[in-house]
Amino acid sequence: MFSADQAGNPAPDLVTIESIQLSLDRKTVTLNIPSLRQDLVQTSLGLLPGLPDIIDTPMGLVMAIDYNLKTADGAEVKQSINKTIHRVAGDEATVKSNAHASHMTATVVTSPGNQRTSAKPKEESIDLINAKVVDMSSSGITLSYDVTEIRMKAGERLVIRYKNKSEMSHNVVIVKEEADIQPVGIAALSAMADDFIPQNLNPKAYSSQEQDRILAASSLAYPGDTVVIEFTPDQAGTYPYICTYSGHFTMMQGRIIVDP
Ligand SMILES: [Cu+2]
Repeated sequence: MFSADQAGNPAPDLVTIESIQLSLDRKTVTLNIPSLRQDLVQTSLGLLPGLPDIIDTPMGLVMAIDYNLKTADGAEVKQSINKTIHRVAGDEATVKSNAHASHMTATVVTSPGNQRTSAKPKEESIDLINAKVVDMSSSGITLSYDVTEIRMKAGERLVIRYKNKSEMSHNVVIVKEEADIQPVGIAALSAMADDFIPQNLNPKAYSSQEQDRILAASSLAYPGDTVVIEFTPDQAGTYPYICTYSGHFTMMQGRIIVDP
């Protein structure tokens, strides 16, 4: 996570809400936040040092909103929303691609040449015998896994069964090392048609080097889905796992620590 106002500073920015409107049907609350100005996403990305040149997409602004509302019948509604903003209305990219401003309303599009179907099985049949099986999940609206550290031995076969009990889509992607988290997470933003796993769809955006950074990846788990990921490391080390869905990688992380 990086500050948009102070380039390179890994800290959140506070934003000011100028006004709050309730829609006529009293079902939608609109927050007016002037600091989410046009080109902010691009600007913050462009100023980050050391970004790989494979990136041709805005990284996105990860935003958290805590709210405390009282409904018309007096009930208290206390929640927080974590969201990623990839484009702000009025941005050039928004006009061109007609993309949604936020992943909360985004739809997964499939490019014409893409052979993968959205009906593919979510829970592949993976042999659980002679494997270290770890059950992992996410719940609610927090961007996190309930298991953030997995210890195993080199040569062991790890099977993570990930149950998405949350209200957002997630996945589990194992990368080679810490330095791969950001490039993979950013490249994944342009891989919506491939369930946020960077493929060789666009040679400009995805070099083979980026693919090499990924060791294993699950399918995309929609809310309620269970997906399975298999990983057999032959070398000791620390292998991070991240969610590559729509900018979650900055917060949604864990580590697999492999002993010799
Ligand atoms: Cu996620």
